[in-house]
Amino acid sequence: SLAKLAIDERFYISTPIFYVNAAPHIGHAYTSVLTDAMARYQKIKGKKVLYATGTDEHGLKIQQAATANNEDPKKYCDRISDQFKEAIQICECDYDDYIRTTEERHEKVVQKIWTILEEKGHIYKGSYEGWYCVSDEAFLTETQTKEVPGPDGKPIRVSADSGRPVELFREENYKFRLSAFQKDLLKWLENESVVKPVQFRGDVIAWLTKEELPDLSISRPIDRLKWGIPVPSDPSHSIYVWLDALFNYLTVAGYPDEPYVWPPNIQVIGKDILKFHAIYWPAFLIAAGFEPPKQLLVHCHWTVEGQKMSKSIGNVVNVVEAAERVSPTALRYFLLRQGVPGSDNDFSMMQLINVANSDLADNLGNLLQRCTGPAINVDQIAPSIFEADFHALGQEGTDLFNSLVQLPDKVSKRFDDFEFYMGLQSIMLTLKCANIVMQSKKPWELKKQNKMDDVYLILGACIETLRVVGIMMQPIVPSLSSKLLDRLNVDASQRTWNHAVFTEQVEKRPLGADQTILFKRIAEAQPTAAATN
Ligand code: ME8
Repeated sequence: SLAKLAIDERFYISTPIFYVNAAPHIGHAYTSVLTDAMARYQKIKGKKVLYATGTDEHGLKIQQAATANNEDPKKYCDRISDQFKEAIQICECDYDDYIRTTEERHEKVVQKIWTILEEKGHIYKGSYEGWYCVSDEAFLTETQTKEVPGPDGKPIRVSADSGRPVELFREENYKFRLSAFQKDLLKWLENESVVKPVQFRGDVIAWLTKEELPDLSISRPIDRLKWGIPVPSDPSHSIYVWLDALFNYLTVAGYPDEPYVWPPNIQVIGKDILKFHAIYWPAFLIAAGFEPPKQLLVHCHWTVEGQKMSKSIGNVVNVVEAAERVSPTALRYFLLRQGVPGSDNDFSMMQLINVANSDLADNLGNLLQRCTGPAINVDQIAPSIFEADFHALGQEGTDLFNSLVQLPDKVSKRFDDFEFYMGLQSIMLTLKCANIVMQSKKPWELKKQNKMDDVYLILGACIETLRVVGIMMQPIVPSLSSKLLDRLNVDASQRTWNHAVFTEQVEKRPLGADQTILFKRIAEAQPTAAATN
């Protein structure tokens, strides 16, 4: 099993688990697609992968959402959790485990961890007086809040980070000696790759060194929070939802059965939950005697047409609706082609359609059509092709050859670092070179002159390019890549990453039978109201 493999032979990657208080939007899709692309990439590089995702279902926020919906909390969670599952599957995310924090296997782990922390002396009974942000499920100090004008002009207090309203709480709760772990956390952070991109590691170190770490409340009285896991030694308290939620990563690892898959290789998170994952989480783990994760990969947020997504503005992009409108392939492609993990990104339907049409329909799909259409490729073959054939095509052929042989290293380097957008940029440039060969050599004219050897020389160079590119694009657009590789009749065993490299094709091979169009152009978007004003 995975658990027995060394950390460099297996690959355990996770997404955050999603709050079930609203329908999945493109921010959630991005986290998922980014994780799925990395999981697929590692798989075709030969790793044994565990990709875990799921839903975060306890806490005051969910309790309130269920009440507002007039629904029993468990039924409410079942319903929304299914929506997340559906949205993630529509985005072709091929997860291995889908955890819900209301499952028994998880509740057992959380209670066991609580007991360990208690036995090791890291928990004490105290009290909390201060601010709490229900939307973020976060305890905040005075300086982490600020006053802003409310909807009616009267000042309200909000989280300085998220801008969401906070309430004053005074209650008894159990506390975790977070203050005792500052040194351990700084030691963990010495390794530059534990938090990526690098600017986020800087943020964490600044939080840890600027002020003293306060201890953390990790329970709520049951009359305040019913919808939670009970503290095993004191059922009058429920366990703080973030302690509960973070340990989902240990549950999916198979703990407490031995052996379990630990530590995670990479945990993908949004920048808004960095503090929970880079301070609380490793501190809990170290305290309980576990190794902290090898790496946190932090991504920024998506705005929509320049604005923060929000229910009140009404600009939240629903994943299922977007995928149905433009196809899951186009949605995935856009998120990975346009999404830069280290900076905020903007989602626009118009731009998505333009990018997908120009890259997938024109640059890729059209090239395939030109190489395989029966009018030109009368024998329906992938011809044999040698290095010398590229050079025989003149400067354009040599340019294509050089671009193609440099591509694998370029793309691997970028994909290794979650810079899928940069890898895709290189792939698109190589495809452009192939299109230039087509455009300058005009095989359709050579065919009219019956120069079929010359025709197949051109087709051979372009088909070989498409084969390499098709393998590389599997993590990005899995179903489209598989259709492409099927058409090129690339055997399933020849689709691993080490085959994504120019290889002289000594024998010609027949093409696959499916001649349907690879990617249908998406009809232009209707101009939005804003654009017509
Ligand atoms: O935070 N753009 O759940 P969540 C990009 N349950 N990513 C976004 C985004 C946006 N506009 N909005 C949200 C939680 N996300 C907790 C996690 S893990 C133990 C518990 C990302 O449903 C966000 O950054 O609010 C986070 O990574 C993920 O979606 C889940 O957010």
